[in-house]
This record gives sequence, C-alpha cells and structure tokens, in this order.
Amino acid sequence: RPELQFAEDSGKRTLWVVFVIMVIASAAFAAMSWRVPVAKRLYHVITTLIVIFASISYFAMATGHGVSVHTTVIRSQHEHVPDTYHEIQRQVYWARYVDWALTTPLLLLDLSLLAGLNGAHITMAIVADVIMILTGLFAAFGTEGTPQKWGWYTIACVAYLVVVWHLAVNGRAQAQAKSQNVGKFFVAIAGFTLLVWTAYPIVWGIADGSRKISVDSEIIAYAVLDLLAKPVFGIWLLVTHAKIPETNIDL
Ligand code: RET
Repeated sequence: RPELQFAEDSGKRTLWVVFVIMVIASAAFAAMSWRVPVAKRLYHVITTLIVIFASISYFAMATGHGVSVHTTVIRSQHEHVPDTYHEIQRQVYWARYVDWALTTPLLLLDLSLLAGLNGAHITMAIVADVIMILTGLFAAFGTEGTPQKWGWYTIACVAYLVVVWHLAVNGRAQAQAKSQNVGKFFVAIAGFTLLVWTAYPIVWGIADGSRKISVDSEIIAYAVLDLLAKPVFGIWLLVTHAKIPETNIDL
C-alpha cells in the first residue's frame, strides 16, 4: 500500500493567508512607487512585480492548481531477506518553481542595482539563478535510487554557489565603492537575503527531497521563508533606498 502525503487543512489555510498578505503587499508597494521620484522608482516597480507574481502563485496553490502527485519508491535491501519496497505518493507544488523562476531573478536585479553591478555580472548571476530553479524543478520530479534526483539537486546547489559568489564578492565590492552608506546597507540586506535563501535548499532536502516532513509542514516552512524573502525584504529595501541619494538610477 502506498503512503500518501497530501496537504490538509492547516496547509491549505496557510496558502490562503499568504495569498492575502502578498496581495496587500502588492497594493502597498504600488502605492509607495508613486511617492518617490522617477530616479528611485525602478526598485519599487521590480519589488511590486515580485509580490504580484507571488500573489498569483499562491492563488494557484490555494485553489489546488500548480500541484502534481509524484511517486517515489524506496527499496530496502537486507541480507537473507527479500527486498522490500516502500512507495510514497506526495504532492509536489510545481507552481513554486514557476514563481521562483520569475521572482528570484527580480530579487537579484534589485540587489544588483543597489550595488551598482555591471551588466556582465548581473547577467551571470541571473542566469545561474534561473539554472538553479529549473534544475531544482527537475530534482523535485527526479527518480529516487538513480543519480537523477540528487544529481539535479547537486547541480542546483552549484548554481546557487555562483549566485552567492556574485552577491558576496562582486556585489559587496561594488556597493562599498559607491559610498559607505550604500556599502553598509548592502551588506545588511544581502546578508539577510543569503540567510533566508540558504534555508530553501534545506527545506527542500527534508520535504520534496527525502519526503521526511509532511506537505503541511513544507507549506508552512516555505510560507515563512517567502514572507521574509519578499514582503519583509521589500519593505526594508524600499524604505531604506528612498533615503540614500547614491542609489538613484538614471536609466
Ligand atoms: C532549490 C532546490 C535545489 C537546490 C537549491 C534550491 C534553492 C532555492 C532557492 C530559492 C529561493 C526562493 C526565494 C523565493 C522568494 O520568495 C530549488 C530549493 C539551491 C534559493 C527567495
């Protein structure tokens, strides 16, 4: 008999709550964008789009879209005993990966503009990030017991290290070259970003990866991380950059 891992009441309720918070954040960030001069507005536009995409993805998940059931077979081998097979059927919310494929590049663009990274570095960081999310999606639907699942996961982690390197090394150097104020703010908000982002592959490893925690626990863990990575990050960025003249953009 397969073991079924499906969302229940607390998971479904959490998806609706996050949807409502993302909609409120979208309206608030859009309203804030009208109150800043044009040279400051790009950060507001990007950050508003991030929470709009998240609202759409949470609406999909809360109404039961963007989710498929994926089967994993775990084989145990013991000496002198016939092999035993344990089958797990689990819901995989692929809508998250669609959301992340659009929003994590935009989050990186926010940080890149703040630091004043050049086009070559922005492009490399964003491409590495998209590779990370798409290979993470392949990992989520990979087959256990072959190199597929954890092979994709490893490739995604390498891509993540490329992203981290761009922020921690190039981003920090560029931000500090702009001014002391920008340097300090960048170190704080990019440091916060790295901490929050690093929790995603950990949650993935115990949820979609090894299927140890329930789908409800997974929904709640990602909900907390998504709120930190999008609305909390967004408020902090928009309120702070508006007060720093050196972060103006003349495009
Ligand atoms: C996956 C699994 C494969 C390995 C790695 C991952 C990293 C995901 C990250 C996601 C960040 C999401 C954010 C969402 C915003 O709300 C795909 C989980 C490294 C870093 C910031």
